Amino acid sequence: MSTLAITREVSPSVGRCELTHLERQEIDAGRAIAQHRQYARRLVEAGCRPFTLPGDPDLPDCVFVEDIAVVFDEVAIVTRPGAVSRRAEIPVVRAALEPFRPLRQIRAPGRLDGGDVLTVGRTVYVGRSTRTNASGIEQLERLLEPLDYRVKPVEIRSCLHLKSAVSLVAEETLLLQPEWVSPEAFAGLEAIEVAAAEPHGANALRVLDRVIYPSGFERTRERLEARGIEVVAVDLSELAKAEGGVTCCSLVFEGARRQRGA
Ligand code: CIR
Repeated sequence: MSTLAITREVSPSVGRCELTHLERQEIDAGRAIAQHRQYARRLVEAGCRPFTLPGDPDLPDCVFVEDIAVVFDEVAIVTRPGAVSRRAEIPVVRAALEPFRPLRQIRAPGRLDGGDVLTVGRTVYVGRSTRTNASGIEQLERLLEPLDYRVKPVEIRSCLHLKSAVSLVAEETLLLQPEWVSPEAFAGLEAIEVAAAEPHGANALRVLDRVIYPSGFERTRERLEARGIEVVAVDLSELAKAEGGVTCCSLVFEGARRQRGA
């Protein structure tokens, strides 16, 4: 079995992306594309098999595939993103996942963004955000509890998604921004806090033996390295203007194709 990384090319219209907490700044689409290619290379260097989906000029946020599905060993749950403009991103991601997992779908009135879902072992933390509502969380719970996962809703504040505030950097270790999410929500896990001067530094992508991490958060990076975590930096500064980070731009999972009819 190999680890698969699904990514989707940056849309030339990325400058018209959804924004919630940031003021709109001009995004250099050419630079965003080059940075995203570098990110995709980091995934391959980490040992992933790349699976690249085409961008769509009509879907400014299509590069942020994480929000469209949550992949578990047993199933892939296709979301119903909170932003209406992003729902047309679903078909391409759904079709890409179909050979690999049985699919389930979050349905109206549920809303769920994959960026709000953080899985640690059999526990699935879900952020209550402006994108994810109670029905989305209930549906997730109904789909996952029979598979022996525990779904735990988590309050967040002042950020877009749960994973803007907290991400997994080692087996049972989180990287966390305490102003946006309470460490108490994650009893039993270790938490490394971001440096106070780097409030946006909590989004890290753990892939196999390393963590892919945005450049520019040097003090937080030192904290990770001091814990023996191998950190590989990538500059995603253009996509950061679209409120995207390193987890948002891929779906990484063990990628054996399903047997026919399974
Ligand atoms: C949005 O607002 O939906 C996009 N501009 C950014 C999505 C980032 N996704 C993520 O954090 N999982």
